[in-house]
Amino acid sequence: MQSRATSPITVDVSSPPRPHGAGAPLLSIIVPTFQEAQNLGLLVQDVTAALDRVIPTWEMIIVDDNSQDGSIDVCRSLRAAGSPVRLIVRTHTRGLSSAVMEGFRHARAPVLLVMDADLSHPAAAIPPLYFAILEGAEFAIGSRYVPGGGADDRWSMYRWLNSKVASWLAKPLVSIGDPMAGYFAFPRSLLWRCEALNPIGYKIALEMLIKSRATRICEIPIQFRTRQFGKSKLKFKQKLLYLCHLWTLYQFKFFPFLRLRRHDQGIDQFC
Ligand SMILES: Nc1nc2c(ncn2[C@@H]2O[C@H](COP(=O)(O)OP(=O)(O)OP(=O)(O)O)[C@@H](O)[C@H]2O)c(=O)[nH]1
Ligand SMILES: [Mg+2]
Repeated sequence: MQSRATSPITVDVSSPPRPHGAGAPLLSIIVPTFQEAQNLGLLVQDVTAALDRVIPTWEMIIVDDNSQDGSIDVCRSLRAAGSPVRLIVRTHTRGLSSAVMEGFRHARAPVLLVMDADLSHPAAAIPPLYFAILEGAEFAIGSRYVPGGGADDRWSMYRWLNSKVASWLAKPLVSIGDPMAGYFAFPRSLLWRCEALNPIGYKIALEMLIKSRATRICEIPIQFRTRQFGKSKLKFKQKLLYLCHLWTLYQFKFFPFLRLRRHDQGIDQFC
């Protein structure tokens, strides 16, 4: 999935990304996409309605892995209609987590938020996630497994069980209700505290939580919705990658000496 890194193509950006500071929006929303053209218009509509008069300036950075499904045209129309959307198209690499990290590089705001494109993550939770960060949280998560949260009825028993087992496997790493969450916000400064991010597969939030050693974590309840349009990209391969990812995170947290030895070997190699 994560393959060689090459420069992405930036499409539909009328002005080059400026460093955060003067003229930067308050919030950067990063959305990784692969074949989500059907969802993008609805997503931007939902987000615009949720942020109206609450967060005056924001940008949405869509990082697409060359979907070739009309996403570029949809983004062009959205921009033409005045939506603060920027599209990055990557043509030589694929992967949800690396797409999110590409989005981080382009984000200009002091607060960053990551959400899926498939409307699973209710836009109404953006303000509470954002304000949790302003009030001092280091990491705010849209959570299904805290009081008030949940998933809609269309979640099959199999899907629910998968999510529960995956969460349970991560419990020794982080004491939060929903370690599988893909809907989260954090202050830009957290990125500087993360030790070498190298997420394998889907769980970038889990990677960041552990590698930043964040302790002030806030969980905002969300009602997770099943996608209506387009296909899920969560395949068996992602589940295997998740197990590999977990192993690297357990090493990081509980067996740092293994990491050190590996690092030493790495240095030896180059000497
Ligand atoms: N850029 C990029 N985005 C991806 C990739 N795989 C998935 N995504 C996006 O990541 C988000 C989550 O992917 P989903 O397929 O919805 O996975 P999921 O939410 O775990 O599974 P479902 O609930 O079954 O949809 C969506 O916005 C996808 O379009 C990828 O390889 N590259
Ligand atoms: Mg989804």
